[in-house]
Amino acid sequence: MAAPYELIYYTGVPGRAEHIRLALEEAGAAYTDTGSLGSFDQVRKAVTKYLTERKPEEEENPPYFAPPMFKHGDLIISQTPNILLYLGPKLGLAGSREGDVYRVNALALTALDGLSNEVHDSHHPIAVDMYYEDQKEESKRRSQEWIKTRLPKHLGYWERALTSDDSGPWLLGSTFTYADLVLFHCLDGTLFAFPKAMEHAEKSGKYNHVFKHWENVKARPNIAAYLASDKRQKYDWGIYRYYPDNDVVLE
Ligand SMILES: N[C@@H](CCC(=O)N[C@@H](CS)C(=O)NCC(=O)O)C(=O)O
Repeated sequence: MAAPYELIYYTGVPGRAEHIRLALEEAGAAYTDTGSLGSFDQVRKAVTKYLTERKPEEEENPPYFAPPMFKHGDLIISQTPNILLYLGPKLGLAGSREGDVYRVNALALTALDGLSNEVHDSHHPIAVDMYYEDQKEESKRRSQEWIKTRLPKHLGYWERALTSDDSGPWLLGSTFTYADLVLFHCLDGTLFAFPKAMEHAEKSGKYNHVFKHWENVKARPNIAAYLASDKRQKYDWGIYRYYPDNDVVLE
């Protein structure tokens, strides 16, 4: 019997594990998810054993710094884009031409850099371990700068990426890959965190392919069913947070 896919992550927010869930859901793959184990305490225990034991479970694997982790047989790996790189070809979501896995990985890394890590830093610009409330002023300033300069740069890049190949609606033309899912979730989270700024960007008409791409991914049958299910967790304290003070419209 094939080894099961096991996702190890916290509960209470979609978080970084969402990129992995979306790939598994799109492919219709069976998997277990510590995030749906039940109580917060049960989930915390299931996750932290991988972070605190010297060499948890499998001798060949080095310790893990932070979730998500992914277990497949004897292999347990961490780092979201690394897990996607592993899973992509197995799920048929990494293209088929020579070099496609690296094209897809580059696109996924770019989306995670700009529309996940940078968005996280907008509410934690001074220190990750400090409360948002203790860096509120800096967060406001950083968000304003981000909306003014970085958001148009990222959206402009994705518009260019989506129009660089005439053959289809996806990032690799007519071939749907996990990079499309990563971009979708990054846009979705950014829409949650900065609704006014994103509405303004959409209305500018400069990024029509980007917003259409978000809609197209959302409408894919397996993704639509997953998003409507109780497996899809709500945004809250994670990377994508809504702070009205940070969400500004700048010309
Ligand atoms: N680059 C890693 C980041 C992992 C990460 O920071 N995970 C968060 C949860 S979303 C975490 O556990 N952070 C704990 C910490 O930084 O102390 C990835 O993409 O998987």
